[in-house]
Amino acid sequence: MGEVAFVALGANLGDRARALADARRAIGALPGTRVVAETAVEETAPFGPPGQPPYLNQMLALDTTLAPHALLDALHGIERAAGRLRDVRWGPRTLDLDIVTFGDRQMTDDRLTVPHPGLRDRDFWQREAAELETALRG
Ligand code: A4P
Ligand code: MG
Repeated sequence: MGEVAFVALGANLGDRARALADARRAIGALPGTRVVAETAVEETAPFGPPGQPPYLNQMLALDTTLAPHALLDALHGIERAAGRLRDVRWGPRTLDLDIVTFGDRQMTDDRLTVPHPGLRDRDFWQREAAELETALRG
C-alpha cells in the first residue's frame, strides 16, 4: 500500500486513443504502482495556443510506493517513449502526463508543483478528480 496519486493523461496528435491506452498500460506496469480507478476518456476543446486539434483526456488514480519525483521521472520516460516532442508550452502533443495530486501533499520545487496549478482553472480536471474520489470511496 502506497499513496494515491491522480495522474492526468492528454493527447491531441496522432492516434489519440491508442496513445492513452498505451500510457495506461505503461503506468500500470511501473514498479510499486497499480491503477485503482479511472475516468472515462473524454474529448475536450484545447486551451493554450489557438489552432490546435481537440484533446482526448482521462484521469487515473494510482496506488504507488514511488516518491513524487520518481513518479514524475517515470511519467516523462513514458512521454518520451510515446514520441513526445517537448517544444511549445501548452502546444500540441502526442502524450502529456501530469501529476494532479499526490496524497495530501503540497510541494513546489523547480521540477514539481503538487497539486498541479492547472487544477484551479481546468473544469474537466476538477470533474474527473471528483469522479475518482467517488469511485475510491465506493
Ligand atoms: N511540472 C511541475 N509540476 C508538475 C506536475 N504536477 N506534473 C514540470 C507534471 N509536470 C510538472 O511540463 C513542464 C514541466 O513541468 C515538466 O518538466 C515538469 O518538471 P511539460 O509537460 O513539459 O510542459 P507542458 O505540458 O507544455 O506545460 P504545462 O504547464 O505542464 O502544461 P499542461 O498543464 O500540461 O497543459 N487542452 C485540453 N483540452 N486538454 C489538455 O490536456 N493540455 C495542455 C498542456 C494544453 N491544452 C490542453 C491540455
Ligand atoms: Mg504537462
